[in-house]
Order: sequence, then structure tokens, then C-alpha cells
Amino acid sequence: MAAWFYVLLHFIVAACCDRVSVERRDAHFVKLPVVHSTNRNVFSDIWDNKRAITTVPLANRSDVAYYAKLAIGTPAQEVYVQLDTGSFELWVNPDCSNLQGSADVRFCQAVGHYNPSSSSTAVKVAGTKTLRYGIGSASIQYVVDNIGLADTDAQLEGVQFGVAIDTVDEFSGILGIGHGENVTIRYKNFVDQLADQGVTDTKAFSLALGSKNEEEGVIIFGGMDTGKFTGTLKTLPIIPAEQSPDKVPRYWVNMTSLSLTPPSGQRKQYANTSMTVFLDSGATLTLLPTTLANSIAADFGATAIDANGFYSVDCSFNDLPGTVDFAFDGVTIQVPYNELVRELQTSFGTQCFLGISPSDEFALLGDTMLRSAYAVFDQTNNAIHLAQYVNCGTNEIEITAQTNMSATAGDCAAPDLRATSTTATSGSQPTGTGTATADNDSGAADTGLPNTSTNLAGSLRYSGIWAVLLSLVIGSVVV
Ligand SMILES: *[C@@H]1O[C@H](CO)[C@@H](O)[C@H](O)[C@H]1NC(C)=O
Ligand SMILES: *[C@@H]1O[C@H](CO)[C@@H](O)[C@H](O)[C@H]1NC(C)=O
Ligand SMILES: *[C@@H]1O[C@H](CO)[C@@H](O)[C@H](O)[C@H]1NC(C)=O
Ligand SMILES: *[C@@H]1O[C@H](CO)[C@@H](O)[C@H](O)[C@H]1NC(C)=O
Ligand SMILES: *[C@@H]1O[C@H](CO)[C@@H](O)[C@H](O)[C@H]1NC(C)=O
Ligand SMILES: *[C@@H]1O[C@H](CO)[C@@H](O)[C@H](O)[C@H]1NC(C)=O
Ligand SMILES: CC(=O)N[C@H]1CO[C@H](CO)[C@@H](O)[C@@H]1O
Repeated sequence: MAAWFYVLLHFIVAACCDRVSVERRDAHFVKLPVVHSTNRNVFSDIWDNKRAITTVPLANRSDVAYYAKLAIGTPAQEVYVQLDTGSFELWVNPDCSNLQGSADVRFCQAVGHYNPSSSSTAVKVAGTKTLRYGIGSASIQYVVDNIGLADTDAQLEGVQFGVAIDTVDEFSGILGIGHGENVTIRYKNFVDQLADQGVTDTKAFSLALGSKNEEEGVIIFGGMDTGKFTGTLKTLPIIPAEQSPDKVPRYWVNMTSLSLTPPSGQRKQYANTSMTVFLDSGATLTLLPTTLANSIAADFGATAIDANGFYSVDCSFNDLPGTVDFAFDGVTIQVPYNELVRELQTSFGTQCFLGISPSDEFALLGDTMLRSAYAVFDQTNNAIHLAQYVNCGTNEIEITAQTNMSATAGDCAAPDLRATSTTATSGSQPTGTGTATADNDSGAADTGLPNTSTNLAGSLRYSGIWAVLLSLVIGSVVV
């Protein structure tokens, strides 16, 4: 009955008005697919017939970044923006002309462009700003316009965001979904507006990046999907900025320990791993203090970082049933080797790198860790609610002020991460037969580590691709 009523109401509203007003939405949450840069089907849409343009560059951007599609202005102009929990503002229109590699230029063009003068609702507002990221920057002019969440009925009116005047080393716009008004900036950011205009009930969103194999995840503003995790969400307080390492309001939480569970099952805990870290979907890699990163890398057979700041590891780790385990108060996220090890195709063949790099400046959990987690970023309660990611279907529910997140259980069975690595991460029904007998030592000894000089030559030749990796290492604005 109620459902019919809503269908009818939607019809009437849609028929009478240009835009479906957000107050009439029957659920206060909105879901957007999270698109991996490797997903050719999605990105080739923009390119229609120019298939040659999409296949090469996108295939080589393996698991580098995560995008959501926005529809800006009137009529709507669709653009992809990188989802970044490590920054606070939205901007579009990267300058593709000053990028080094042709692959980068084509990718940059493929994400779409917003032209304010083609939008009847665009208003230019006073103010420019330069946003500086870990690597790369964007100088923006502020504009106010309507923003729809592409392929949904959610529409925000009068949202302030940046249109780039000039960018350095940026391949797409960025949707900063960190804290906004009165915390990091003076205006309402995207997440503030969603709550303010009633699209969501609370300032909370849940993020499932999806495994490497899935190539698609989901972000739900104002809601969550219990079909995307196992166990009960564990609530971790967000560490206040003043108690955080860089005093910037970010999604900081206390990590209690970090350990390795190799194929043998003999868990090893690393020393000094109780530390404050932040969750950064805009960072490709996970950054940890040098001593710790070196210890982990050593267990993967890497003695030092290469000229690009990466640890080269043997690709056979991708086939081993081991995990790196990130423990927090009451919940441990197990990251299978094949989500942690990054694979890159070069003319020298496939090269692999650890998804962890050393940094004594930032300790952050980037995509290489977040792919294995289901995280609800809850600004209303100043908390992160965390569980192990598993995909066993879809069951979306709204988050209201009454929702007790710590009592919310996932629908999925615990994954068998010690079965074969590929099946364990992509579904809830891993095969139990597995190749769990593989020995990491013999693998590493047989094939040897990539020849260092060859490796360097490769990276110089593909400087465009390396620039992508480097530029996305830290996606956070330092304010
Ligand atoms: C931010 O501060 C202004 C001025 O004090 C206030 O009017 C506004 O409601 C605040 N916004 C939020 C989201 O707290
Ligand atoms: C986080 O860790 C720090 C240092 O150990 C500690 O002082 C603080 O109380 C912890 N905060 C929470 C919320 O657990
Ligand atoms: C590889 O095996 C060695 C010895 O069995 C062990 O110490 C090491 O932690 C393992 N490394 C990984 C990444 O599993
Ligand atoms: C752990 O930290 C303490 C104090 O900072 C230091 O003395 C010790 O050497 C560290 N241990 C390791 C294994 O890095
Ligand atoms: C939320 O659920 C947890 C776990 O069931 C329980 O311990 C806690 O008391 C609940 N909180 C509220 C406010 O009901
Ligand atoms: C590594 O590459 C250098 C330069 O190409 C070459 O001289 C050397 O023999 C290679 N070493 C191995 C072990 O392949
Ligand atoms: C420039 C570059 O590295 N191109 C590679 C992209 O990936 C494909 C296979 O996925 C390789 O064949 C290309 O050489």
C-alpha cells in the first residue's frame, strides 16, 4: 500500500515538476556506485566509439583510484570525481594539457568537464583558493550550482564547489568528503549539504570500495548496506584534531596493532604498532612509519624502497593465502596479500609492489587497506564504524539519529581468507580446497626480486604512469 502510494507520488511529482524535490524522497539515503579506474565498461561510456582511447590507459591504472559520478548544473553535465575521505572540498576540471603521459591526458579527458557558462543555474561567487594535496594541487574559482547524484533522484541545490583554473598533477576532480563547515572550511561542503537539504538524516556515509576483482564498490550517503560486511560494526571514536598527529580534523582512529599471518598461519605481530592513523580513500597506498614499513617489506622479501619510493615484491605473493592484519579496539581487518600487492604491466613484464610505503609524516590507511574494510564515516557521532568487508548481496538501510551502529550486524558469513586468494576476496563462498600449501620462501627464491636497474629503467620509461601512482599516494589536503 505504502509502496504504491510512493510510486504514485513519484509519478505526480515527476510529471508536474522539473526536479524531484528532495523532501519527497521516501528514503533518506542515496547510493552511488564507486567506480574503479580499471573499469573499462564504465569509463568507455564517455568515449562512445573511441574505444582505442580507453582501453590502454585505463587498463594500466590498476586499482589506483575510486570515482563517483556527479551531474552538475542545468542541464546536467556529468563528471567523474575521485572520492576522497582525506580532503574537504569538491572541485572539477583538471587541466589535462600539462600532464606528461598521453595515457594520463586521455584518462583526464575521459572523466568529463563542467562548463559553468552552459548551466543556467551556475553562479560564480567571489573567492579563489589553492588546494594542495600530497602531490599535486588545484587552484580553483568558487561556483555555486545544483548538483545531482548521477542516476539517482537526489538533487542538491546551490552547492558551492571549485572549478579549477589551474592544476598540477591532477587527473580528475576530487570530491572531498571529510569534515566541512566550521570544522575545516567556512561553507557547507557536499556532505553538509546532503544532510542540510534532507537527502540524508545524518552526516554519515558508508564506503565499500570493493575488491580488486569486483571493480565496483558502493558509497551510501545516509545509509549502509549490511550485505557488504561480516560481523557486527565496531564503533571507534574519531580522535579529535587537537590530539591527532597533524592537528587537522581527519578520520583519525587508534590502531592497536599490526601483524602478519603468513600462509603457515604463524602470526607475527610487529613492534610499536599502536598508533593513530587516518582513513584516506584518496590515497592509493597505505603509509606507515619507515621502521614499520621496512619490517613488513622485509617479510615480503624487499630490502629497500626503489627510486620511486615503492617496495618491489615478488608477484607470487598474489597467489599466497596470507593476510596483513590491522587491529583496532574490538575489530581486526584482515587484508589478503592479493589486495595489498599492486601489480603493474610494463614492457619488462608484470612487476609487483607492496601497497605500503614508508612515511614518517603521515600514518594513513589508503585503498590497499580500505578495500578489505567496510567503514561508516559518521560525523554526527564523531565515530568510524568498522567491519571486515565481504560482498554477499545487497540490503540497504537508512541511518537515522536512532540507529545504534554498534548493534548493526552484517549479513555475510566470515570469509575464508586462508583459501585461494582470488576467491576469498571476491565473494562470500570461497572454495575451501585452496592452494594453501604454497611456500613464500621458495617462491621468492625461485624467481628472484625484480632486477633493480631494469626496474628503474621501466619506471623512467613509463613516467606518466608512475606520476599517477605518485600523485595519488596522498589524497589529503593539508590545511
Ligand atoms: C557554523 O557556524 C555558523 C555561525 O556560527 C552557524 O550559523 C552554522 O549553523 C554553523 N554550521 C554548522 C554546520 O555547524
Ligand atoms: C588513542 O591513543 C592515545 C595514545 O595511546 C590515547 O591517549 C587515547 O586515549 C586513545 N584514544 C581513544 C579514543 O582510544
Ligand atoms: C615468508 O615465510 C617466512 C618464513 O617461513 C616468514 O618469516 C615470512 O613472514 C613469510 N612472509 C610472508 C609475507 O608471508
Ligand atoms: C619501539 O619504540 C621504542 C620507543 O620509541 C623504541 O625504544 C624501540 O626501539 C622501538 N622498537 C622497535 C622494534 O622499533
Ligand atoms: C548499542 O548496541 C550495543 C551493542 O548491542 C549496546 O552495548 C549499547 O548499549 C547500545 N547503545 C544504545 C545507546 O542503545
Ligand atoms: C640487471 O640489469 C643489469 C642492467 O640491465 C644487468 O647488467 C644485470 O646483469 C641484471 N642482473 C640480473 C641478475 O639480471
Ligand atoms: C604503457 C603501458 O604500460 N602499456 C601497457 C598497459 O597494459 C597492457 C596490458 O594490460 C600492456 O600490454 C601495455 O603494454
